[in-house]
Amino acid sequence: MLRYLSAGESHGRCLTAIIEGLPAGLPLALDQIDRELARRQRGYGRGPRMQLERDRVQILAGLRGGKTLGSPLAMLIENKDWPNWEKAMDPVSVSAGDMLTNPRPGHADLPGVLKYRQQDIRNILERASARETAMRVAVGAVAKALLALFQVQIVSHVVAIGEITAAAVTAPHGGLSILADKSPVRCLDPEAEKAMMAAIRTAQEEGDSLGGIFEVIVLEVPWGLGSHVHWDRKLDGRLAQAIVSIQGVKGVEFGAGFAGTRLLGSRFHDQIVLDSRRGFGFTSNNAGGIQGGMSTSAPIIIRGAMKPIPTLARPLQTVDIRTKEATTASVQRTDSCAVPAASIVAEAAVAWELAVAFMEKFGGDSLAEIRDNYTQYLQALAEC
Ligand code: EPS
Repeated sequence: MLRYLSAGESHGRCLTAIIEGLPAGLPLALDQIDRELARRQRGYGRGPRMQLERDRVQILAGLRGGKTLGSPLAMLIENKDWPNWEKAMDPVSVSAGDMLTNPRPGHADLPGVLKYRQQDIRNILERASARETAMRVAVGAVAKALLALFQVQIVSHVVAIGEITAAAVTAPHGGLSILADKSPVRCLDPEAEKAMMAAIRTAQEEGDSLGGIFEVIVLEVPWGLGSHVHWDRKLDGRLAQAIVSIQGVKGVEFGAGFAGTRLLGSRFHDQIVLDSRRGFGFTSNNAGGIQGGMSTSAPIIIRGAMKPIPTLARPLQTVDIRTKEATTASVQRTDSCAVPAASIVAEAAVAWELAVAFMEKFGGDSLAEIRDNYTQYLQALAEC
């Protein structure tokens, strides 16, 4: 079983994770992980914090000579901002003067302090912060390295920011992420890109924030990841959880998604064809690559909807949790739009979930054993 745990506060010393269940012999290049971390840090609309951080992964255990040992892989990413927060985040003693008591609407602040019986909102916001997603991206990069050995490729782009929606993608899916990475908002439509940047600029000037929609596409997934036999084994259910667990994400759809509900069944359903070279396939992909909770070998298409960031420079109304008086929300340094970054986090979240499903299907103690299982399965499929 492939699993991981992460720890780390936004302004603490570092983020850290342990991945358990990786096969022995998986080649891992640190610069590959760092490249993913850098992709997450970019994006028009990010705040001053991203100027401070230079996310780099350190491997503390589980890797020798560039290959995994099959033992737990321990990773660390330093918070470069930590020296500025050493006193406020001291594990042993903090002064009462550093307490935050006015929760931001839309953030974890209020439910967190009530649930955990805290008086200081910082005790909640530090872990709720999207800083945590840096480690998710590192973990996702490890998952991507495993999947890439079996040709599985995960790409993403931004579909909408605020009121602006990009034209449908015409570029081949394969090189889509490379193109998107060249855009400051990771959008493939140049007209929409300009309008998105203008909208972010206006929101920023007005102390406001913007949300949007990103799309993740997964190519070359073999038939049969996930399962129809039990609710918690369905691949779409698992991927939906992975996407909605990203800070600020409020919605998820697959393939034709919500728009598909307007079609008749005869138009919606992807008809089955047989190709002498590729075997079974479909005339369309409204299902988004998953049917009955199992991958169909068609591209998996997932969109996530992210709400506007809840930390606003022009703060909203709230109630002080100590005095119970009406006040305004705490003003924190923040991003004004993080949809481009969220698309990278979504790639990582999807990569992780697919790697878990891949290991369930083909898993072994070594990469060689996984390869054997995978090859045998493909051979059996070819004979179907
Ligand atoms: C975040 C607030 C900002 C963001 C942060 C998420 O951080 P800070 O409060 O330090 O200015 O930059 O995102 C990251 C640090 C990151 O690495 O993505 C929040 O409140 O969620």
